[in-house]
Amino acid sequence: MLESDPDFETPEPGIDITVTINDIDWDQVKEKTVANVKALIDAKLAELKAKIDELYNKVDWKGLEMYAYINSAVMADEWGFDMFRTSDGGETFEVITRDGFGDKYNYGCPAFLETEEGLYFGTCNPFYGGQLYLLKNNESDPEPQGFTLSGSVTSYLQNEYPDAVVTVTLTGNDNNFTAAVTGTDSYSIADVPAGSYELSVEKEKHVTRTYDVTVSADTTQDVKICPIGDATNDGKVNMFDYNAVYKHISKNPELAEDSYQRACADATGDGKVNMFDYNAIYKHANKTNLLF
Ligand SMILES: [Ca+2]
Ligand SMILES: [Ca+2]
Repeated sequence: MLESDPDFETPEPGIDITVTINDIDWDQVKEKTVANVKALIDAKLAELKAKIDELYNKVDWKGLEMYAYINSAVMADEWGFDMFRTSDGGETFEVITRDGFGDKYNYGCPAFLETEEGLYFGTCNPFYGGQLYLLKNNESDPEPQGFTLSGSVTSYLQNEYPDAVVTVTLTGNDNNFTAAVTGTDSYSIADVPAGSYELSVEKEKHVTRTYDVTVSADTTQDVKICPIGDATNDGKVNMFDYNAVYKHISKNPELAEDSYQRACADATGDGKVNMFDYNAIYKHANKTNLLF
């Protein structure tokens, strides 16, 4: 139950304390509200600007510029420590390594030990530990790194044998070097010592082809092989091919001895180009007995 408050005084009658809504000047209210909000925003913006200015003034802009410059120079540099040697007291220098002996994580080389075997180097490597290297006496020239032999690969019958790859084999005539790689559009063989080589190119239902290659620098040798029976070497086996075989048999003109065209014309693979090859290619072209 509410009880009456003895201190509460009832307003005296006759004093009008009500303000009717019609007494408010709404245009003035709107103007004042907008002005107040604008003033508030301006004040906050000024505060924010002062903070930004303070932050801006705290930055070492010259230092930042220097940092960016040094950083890009460091990133552009090859990783791994550099080491040089001089035999004339610092007049001229010879490079021993510019890339931490080929390991980019070798960032320093603080330890040296002179022995009868040669000079040992101990490297700093934060990822998998320091390493030990030996520069042997009187070995001024590093081992040759070798070269890269590469080129484009052209072959055919992609529709008939979509999974077939070309195998490129490089065999050294004088240094027992052998490397085989597979590919469809290109090949690349790295670390090839300088020398003379036979490059052999093989693929299913194609006639193996060999190229003589001499390597004394990075070398490009594009290769192309053709299907069995493709005497014209255009990738297709059709009437032009059995015509070429016919002309060869008629000696008008003959396909050159040891030529790749002649090897492709030998559809029966017996080392000779004769009527049997003509027949085989003719049957393939007429789809009565396919070669592939
Ligand atoms: Ca052809
Ligand atoms: Ca033959």
